[in-house]
Amino acid sequence: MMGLMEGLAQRGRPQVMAILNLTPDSFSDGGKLYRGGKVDLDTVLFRAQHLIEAGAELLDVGGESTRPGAEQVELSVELNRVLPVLEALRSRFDIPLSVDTSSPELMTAAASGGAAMLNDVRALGRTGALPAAASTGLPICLMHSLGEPQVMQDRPVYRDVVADVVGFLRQRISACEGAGISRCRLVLDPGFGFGKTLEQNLSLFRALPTFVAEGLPVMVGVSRKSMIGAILNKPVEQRVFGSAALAVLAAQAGAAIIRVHDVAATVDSLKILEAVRSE
Ligand code: 9MG
Repeated sequence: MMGLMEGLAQRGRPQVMAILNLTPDSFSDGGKLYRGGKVDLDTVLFRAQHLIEAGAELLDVGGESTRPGAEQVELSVELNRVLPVLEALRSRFDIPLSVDTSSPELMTAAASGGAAMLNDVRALGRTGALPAAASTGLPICLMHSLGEPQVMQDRPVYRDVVADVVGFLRQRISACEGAGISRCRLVLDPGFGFGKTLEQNLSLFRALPTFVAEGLPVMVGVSRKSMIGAILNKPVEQRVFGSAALAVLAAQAGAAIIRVHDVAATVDSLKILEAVRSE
């Protein structure tokens, strides 16, 4: 079977990664998979089935909210949220599972539990994350963030946002290579909304071809984010069309993975783009 990274390299259109937030407090869907104050496995499986039927090609499972202002979660809480769900999803569905975590302990446990990819919004910056991720052999998404979620939106300042984010990602690629993680396992992500103003997010979005030119697959996560709210002046539940529009633009710019909440809207939008592009 073709591996995840070969699949990304060979396709002309991006993969749709569906978000499965196991947190009580994520910005748009926090607590939706909870019953009686705990993650509810039946609810998670029902939601996963729905996302897969809608056309998701990857599921991203996360147990720590990284919305602006979110507090760091205790490791035991994160492990207890994610690992049982990973096991349940693995035994029920064939879809590749990505685990959204910065915790070295969860990275290794997720790999043993059948994860196909790691997604780290701290780009393996936590102590122990580089060797842990290296030991898993899994593909890894390195995302840029300006500091921790509690403070990242306080007053983000860059010398040149595109050059700074590209420079950061290049440094993280070198750190990965130094830790024995080869480039062919890496995916890059500019980190929309992670310590960026609307103007900075837009500059990064316009520069997506620059990120793609780094020669690694690029992930884009803009779904329902505040940049869409700011442009449209709409609350989070009314950002589906804005999210789909940005997904199409990201695909046109060469993104390899689009991380979304609204799978059906994204898949339809991308199919339209594909039909228009193919002759
Ligand atoms: C976990 N998470 C939330 N937003 C994200 C984004 O834009 N990219 C990636 N890779 N992960 C994200």
